Amino acid sequence: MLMHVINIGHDVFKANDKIAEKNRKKLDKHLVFSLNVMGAIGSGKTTLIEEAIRHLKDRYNIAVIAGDVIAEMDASRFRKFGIPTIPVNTGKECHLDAKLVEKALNDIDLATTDLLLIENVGNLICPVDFNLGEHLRVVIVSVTEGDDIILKHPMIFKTAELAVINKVDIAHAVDVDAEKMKNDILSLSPSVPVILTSKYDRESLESWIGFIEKELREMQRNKVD
Ligand SMILES: Nc1nc2c(ncn2[C@@H]2O[C@H](COP(=O)(O)OP(=O)(O)OP(=O)(O)O)[C@@H](O)[C@H]2O)c(=O)[nH]1
Ligand SMILES: [Mg+2]
Repeated sequence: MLMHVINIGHDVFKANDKIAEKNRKKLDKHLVFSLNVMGAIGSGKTTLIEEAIRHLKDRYNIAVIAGDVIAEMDASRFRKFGIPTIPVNTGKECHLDAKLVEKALNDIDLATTDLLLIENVGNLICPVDFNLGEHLRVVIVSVTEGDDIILKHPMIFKTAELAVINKVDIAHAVDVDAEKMKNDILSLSPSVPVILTSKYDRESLESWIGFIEKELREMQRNKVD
């Protein structure tokens, strides 16, 4: 019985990976650099994506896929920038999957897009096993989750290619040591870049936005060469 359950899970992931591969090929073909922004509920995913859009939209054509269990609040926060925004409601599911992204990609003009920002559903568990075809897996946590959060949810930090610790402006108020959180991430994944951010601290936002821009340029250069 247990074997049966495990096999079903394996098949689901395999099927998802196949579609993710197709998504990736499609994105590569059009030189669209894509981010899968995962992270805890309320950690600041939408806020940091908004900041990235605000500062990159004059130089790059940006589109967003806004994943949420229900409602379109985040999508309307992105739409105010006048960029293509595709809301995806997952219903009972606690993560986006490659099929949902494949469908959303049909509504985006990839030929005129440089950067695709995908906000996953807020949590640190379900999105881990579902590749979307993205180029960069980002995980965002904030100090308000408490400084045990990293070691309680190791898998997402082991698979992320960028980790962000947000809301460091209120670390003191919630009695959390952001440096401990950073060290915990590095203990799980020693070479992953870790950025500490606050929406009130311009320099920290520039690190976040600069990282995205550097990766985007590198991807486009590699694909053109
Ligand atoms: N103090 C502080 N508050 C922040 C910061 N970043 C985001 N917030 C606030 O945290 C709340 C949640 O931010 P969102 O960006 O909506 O978080 P989210 O991860 O997209 O949330 P969900 O999509 O619901 O999971 C909002 O009230 C933000 O203004 C920060 O750096 N410092
Ligand atoms: Mg959000």
